[in-house]
Amino acid sequence: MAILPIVIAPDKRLKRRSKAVETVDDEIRTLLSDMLETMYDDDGLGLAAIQVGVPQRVVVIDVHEKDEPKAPLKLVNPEIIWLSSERVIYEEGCLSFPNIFADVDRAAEVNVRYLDENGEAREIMAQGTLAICLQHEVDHLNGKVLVDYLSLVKRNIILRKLSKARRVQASDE
Ligand code: GNR
Ligand code: NI
Repeated sequence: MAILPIVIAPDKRLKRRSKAVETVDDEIRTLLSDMLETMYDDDGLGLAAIQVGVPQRVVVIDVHEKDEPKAPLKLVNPEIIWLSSERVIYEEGCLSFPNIFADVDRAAEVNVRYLDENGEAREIMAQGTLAICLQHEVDHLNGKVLVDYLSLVKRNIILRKLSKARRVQASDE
């Protein structure tokens, strides 16, 4: 197991469309475990492989409550096969956008088809935070990030702020 470095915006890799996994092998299983460890280490609810620089359609999620046991989900090639017409607005964060929060309007419920870590096809019906996270992670696989839901003006303010934070950090080192 290993904690992997997270790609922080602005970074072109976050705009890439990730490639479908052809076979769920040991390499993918190791990636899934390392991604889970990285996500827990950073207190995230989800993580897409491109956030650790790997452009493959691999996602981990865990939306368990603090006082409840861990509930890790490992998803390969996830596909949203149904979206409810009911919508919800939720204030989202992203590990690739530290200290940035944005209201995003999404479907309240989704049905997602994916392969598990053994390559078996599965489906999950989700609502609440899980439904939101699934949509957020599938967006990452398609090169879409939360600031893409904001106006150009707001998006540029955030991206400039993150570039500046990176420059300040680089000059501190
Ligand atoms: O940790 C995360 N929290 C979160 C909060 C609201 C909606 C989505 C998320 S996912 C995010 C982790 C992340 O960046 N996943 O890609
Ligand atoms: Ni994210």
